[in-house]
Amino acid sequence: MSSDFKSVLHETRVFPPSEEFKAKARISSMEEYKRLHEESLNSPETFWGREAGELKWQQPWTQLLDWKPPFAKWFVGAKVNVAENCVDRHVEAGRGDKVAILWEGEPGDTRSITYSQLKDEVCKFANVLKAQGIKAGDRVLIYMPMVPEAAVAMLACARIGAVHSVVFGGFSSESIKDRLHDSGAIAVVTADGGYRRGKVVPLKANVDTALSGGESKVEKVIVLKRTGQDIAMQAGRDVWWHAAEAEVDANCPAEGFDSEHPLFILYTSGSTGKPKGILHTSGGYLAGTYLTSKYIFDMRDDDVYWCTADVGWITGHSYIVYGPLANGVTALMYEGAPDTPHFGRFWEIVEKYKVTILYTAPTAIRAFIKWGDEHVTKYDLSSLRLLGSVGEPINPEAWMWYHQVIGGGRCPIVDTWWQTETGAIMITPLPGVTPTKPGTATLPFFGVDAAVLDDDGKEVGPNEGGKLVIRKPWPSMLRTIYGDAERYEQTYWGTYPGIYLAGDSSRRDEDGYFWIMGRIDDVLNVSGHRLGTAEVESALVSHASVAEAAAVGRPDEIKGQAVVVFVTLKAGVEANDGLANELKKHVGNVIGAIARPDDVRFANVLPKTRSGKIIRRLLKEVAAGGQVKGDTTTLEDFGAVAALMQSQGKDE
Ligand code: 6R9
Repeated sequence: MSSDFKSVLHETRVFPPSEEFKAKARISSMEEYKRLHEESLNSPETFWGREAGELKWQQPWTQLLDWKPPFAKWFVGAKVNVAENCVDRHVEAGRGDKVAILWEGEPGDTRSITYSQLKDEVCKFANVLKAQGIKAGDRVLIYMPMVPEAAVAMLACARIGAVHSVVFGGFSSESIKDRLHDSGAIAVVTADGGYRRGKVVPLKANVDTALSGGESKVEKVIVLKRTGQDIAMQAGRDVWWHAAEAEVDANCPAEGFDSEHPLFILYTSGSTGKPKGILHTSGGYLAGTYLTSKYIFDMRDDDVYWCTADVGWITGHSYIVYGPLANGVTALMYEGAPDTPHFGRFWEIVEKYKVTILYTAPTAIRAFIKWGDEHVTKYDLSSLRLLGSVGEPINPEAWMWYHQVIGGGRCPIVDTWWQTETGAIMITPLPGVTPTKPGTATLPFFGVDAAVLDDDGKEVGPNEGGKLVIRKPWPSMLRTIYGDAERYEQTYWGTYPGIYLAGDSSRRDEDGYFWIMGRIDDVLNVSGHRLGTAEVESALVSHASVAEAAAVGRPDEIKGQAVVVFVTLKAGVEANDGLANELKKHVGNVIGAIARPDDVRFANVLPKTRSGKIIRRLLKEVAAGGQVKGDTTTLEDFGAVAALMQSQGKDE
């Protein structure tokens, strides 16, 4: 990527932290942030010794880092139990009666579990796993609805050193099969069913289908009763959670495991090819999720923290389970969808539980904007004090809406950039410290040496686009792709030796803030100028009629690539030629003629991954008029792709 990769977005709004937030902030100023950031990179022993020293290590480390690129070991020689840090540590500190998990089911049933109760649950289920013959190092696949037992199952694995691999409850039996095969799991933890958008998801039946070929190594299936629907139980293989639990006690010592003992494998689809099993280990992952949660979400004793992700994603692993519980915060978990039974469901929950910290995704924010403010403003959101965003670049206008309508103009927004591979948040503002600007994740967190490089490996100048990299290893980094070290090396470390390639393009502005421009593979190349998808999309979202947009390139004889945009409109807005022309003009005015779309195509919904990321690869094929190929198992809505394919040529 050379210097022809330019930014066309001009965003000048700046939001300094409020005096109120600043007065209570853990870090006192930008100077203090810079000092700590430098310390974390230049004297990591001092920094991590102090910060990770707040956790419970059964045996201290003898060496902080053993780095043989691209293989890292952190907290070498230490022994740690991750579950003990998330649960027992708080009970031992006299906070056993504090609520750990507040839970609301989609049908409206509720539960509240204290840290002492959580400890008992985790210990009992750890004993169930042991009784089923599961030992340290064994892989356990977890396929559960969003119920507290999903977190209990993860922590129980961690307690006995079993390696969990959570598969999102919305995935098919085919996905389960692939992941069972790749991970070699010997047990599955599931439920009879789960609730999603008013329907019952047949989780156990999907597991049965996945196991029906008889090729897996699975010996035991543990089944939680959630919906009470009829399911088949195979004698000798399948056991009920409650029945197995009745036979064990709540006494399960927390054995210390090596800091590099595998904690979990989480599969990430990647844009093409076979899903990658991202492997995370114990000490470094715990330290990373603990510290980021503490500083970025400013977790305090009286907070009610809500991350709206599913535990099946890395965001759920790091910021529903491990990070918040390691901090001893009260974490809310919600089983269902944001639009069931009505469009105000999230805000009803915020009001009911007096949520103080909310962490959600741009895809959700754009949906709320589309549905209309009236579903939000009828609830009392005054308990909120901090907002977070993750998953995609947040369009500046969506940021403004989040700030004003949800945050009442008073809540700092932390736009957090990170990946399944990074384990924890990497680039982010610190609340009460970093002045924010709509659309940028701002600056690197402690221990993160982020940079933007050109193709020759040189750092680019201000506002020039390039490849986002991390130049030093960090504690919560992935250790490998499970069973495929070669792919690990090639994918992440092969472009610039010894440097981690994130796969995103970015620029840094004059303040050093990082602006993610999109995935490298999605870059648009128009008349020799390379443009990030995010900026074109943000220009579209800044139009009053547009809810969401995706920009892709279509081969063009003259320009190399023509810009094609797919647009969804806000409720009540009609798609027509006049609006398409207006949108082309709008983009031209906002960011310049070079980015002016050649085609505007309207859609009811955009094709997305299950975690809400727009799949531009598919839209690119649609734009080029080709067939849809590749792995489509992670699509939210095949209908969306089909509708777009059918609507080819009819939109303008
Ligand atoms: C945590 C998570 C990682 C990819 C990442 C980037 C995009 C995530 C972002 C963001 C811009 C942010 N991404 N957060 N882009 N701003 N704040 O989402 O992990 O599912 O592995 O996706 O998501 O493209 O490379 P994962």
